[in-house]
Amino acid sequence: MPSREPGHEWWRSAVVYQVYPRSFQDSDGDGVGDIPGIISRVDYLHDLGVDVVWLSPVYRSPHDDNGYDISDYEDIDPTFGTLADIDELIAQLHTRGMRLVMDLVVNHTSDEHAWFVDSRTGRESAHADWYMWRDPRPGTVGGEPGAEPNNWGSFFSGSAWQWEPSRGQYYLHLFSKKQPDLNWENPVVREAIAAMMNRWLDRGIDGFRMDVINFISKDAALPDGAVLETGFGDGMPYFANGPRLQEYLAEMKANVFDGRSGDYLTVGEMPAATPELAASLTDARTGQLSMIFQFEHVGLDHDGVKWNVGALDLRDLKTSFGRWQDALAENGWNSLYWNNHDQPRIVSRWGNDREHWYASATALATVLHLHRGTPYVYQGEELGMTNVPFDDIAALRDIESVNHYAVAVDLLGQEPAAVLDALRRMSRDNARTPMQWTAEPGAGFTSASPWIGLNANHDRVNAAAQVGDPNSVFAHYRRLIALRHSDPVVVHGDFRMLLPDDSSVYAFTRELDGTSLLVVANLSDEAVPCDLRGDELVLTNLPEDTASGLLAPWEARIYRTRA
Ligand code: TEU
Repeated sequence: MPSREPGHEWWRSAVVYQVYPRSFQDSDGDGVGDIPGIISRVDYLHDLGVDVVWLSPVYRSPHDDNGYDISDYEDIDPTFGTLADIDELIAQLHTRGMRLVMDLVVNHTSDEHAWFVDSRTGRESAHADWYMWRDPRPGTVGGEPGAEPNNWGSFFSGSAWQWEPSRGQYYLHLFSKKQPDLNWENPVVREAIAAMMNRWLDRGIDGFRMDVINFISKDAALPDGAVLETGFGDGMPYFANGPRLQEYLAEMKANVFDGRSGDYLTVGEMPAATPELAASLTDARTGQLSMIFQFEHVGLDHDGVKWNVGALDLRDLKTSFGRWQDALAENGWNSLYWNNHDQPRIVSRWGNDREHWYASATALATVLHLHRGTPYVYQGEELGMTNVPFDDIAALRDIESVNHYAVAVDLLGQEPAAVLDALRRMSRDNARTPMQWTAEPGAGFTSASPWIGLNANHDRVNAAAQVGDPNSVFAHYRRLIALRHSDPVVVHGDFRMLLPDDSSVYAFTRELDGTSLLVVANLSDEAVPCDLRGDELVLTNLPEDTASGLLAPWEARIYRTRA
């Protein structure tokens, strides 16, 4: 029986691998990935050494937002397979000692979910109060510009409100208009969600990744927000980390997790979460979740909005990570990630995917994986997959990217080339092109035409070329994962940041019971002097040149010293 002692639960020494099902492995030749495809790659994941698969949504969906718009929580979309396929995936993972965490998207449903279909019919319907319905602003005519209940913008461009003539009201959608926000103030909604979660756990899954779960409690007054350069108001202060968030999560824990004998991984995705909130939510004794995804570090190269991309100052990254490590040091727990299906590829973003592709991919991995917390690997990251040189808006599929382009170019008159350039750097589609298994025409992903174009560099960057090669990005991820499993200091050691003012070298120590690990990584394109050393070199990404006293560009070393 794995340990459930607070502070020693199984997920603290685990590494999670995120599968984005559309783009992982197609098994039936329709150009879209599916669950049987994932099953055929379980041995690859086992060989990499990861403990958990987090599966992005595979539920029934009209796919306005690639499955984050769910029309039936209790069934699998035919594009991806069947409930029997999910059972088989669970069995195949469990046989190998691995686990499955499913995505839970309950801030909103699809507008095609039966609950919403009923809710929109009228104010007397059985689900009338299940969504965020509001009257037009006083003194205005519903449906006309300016009549929206408040000025909030949606994450996917335009107003966050949609007029519904059959009710004579607006509904709130923080994301697409096909993603209406659920009304968590209604206890019947919360009960229905808990019941659904219980059925999934009964099915044998091992936890949930909770989509924008810190948006579920909104300020009841829904006040106007400060107007942004989009012309819409910023609702974040009123819907993120809202007044009843912890109450709802505590209720969920009591109604879903507490009565069970198993120990589950729960990770809440929380844009705009603070370290203080995270410390409370993840407290080993009193918290409601295993860990959260915070967004501070992935905002460091944005100037306010994500499309105003700047360079990363490494010192800012150290300040940010250092603060989160410290805030959660006593009783809390971090998640550690560079990538997911919403972020551009890290080797292109903060590494150098040209001259130092291998070294920068492995150096960034080393730094991340040696922090205290649970690391997440997003599909293809372990191969050093890169951003995509999209040369035309027609190549993009993501609703956020496509809508942003239309508004920026058609409405605001921005230069198309400049808008496309920002998309090339920040678009979510950078992460969503198919997994690069082989150098073949379909990259081993599909025998058909893929739903989104392959990155042309699959002829060079692919699993077939790397698995079995000890000098590959894959092999380096494998070694980092193995080190976490074999050395308790990686899991539990105290964290101490070194050289906070150095803009090239990222260095820190981890200490536990007289053992100390020292991590030194040159996250720059120039060789730099560095005299930090330990007794034993445990892991490195480049052949060590001890004589010169230099760290080569993107060289990363881990030393162990025993007291
Ligand atoms: O994302 C939430 C979120 O706030 C952002 O990461 C968002 O994707 C976007 O990048 C804002 O600029 C989650 C999912 O991860 C994302 O894929 C979904 O589109 C979104 O929720 C809605 O379910």
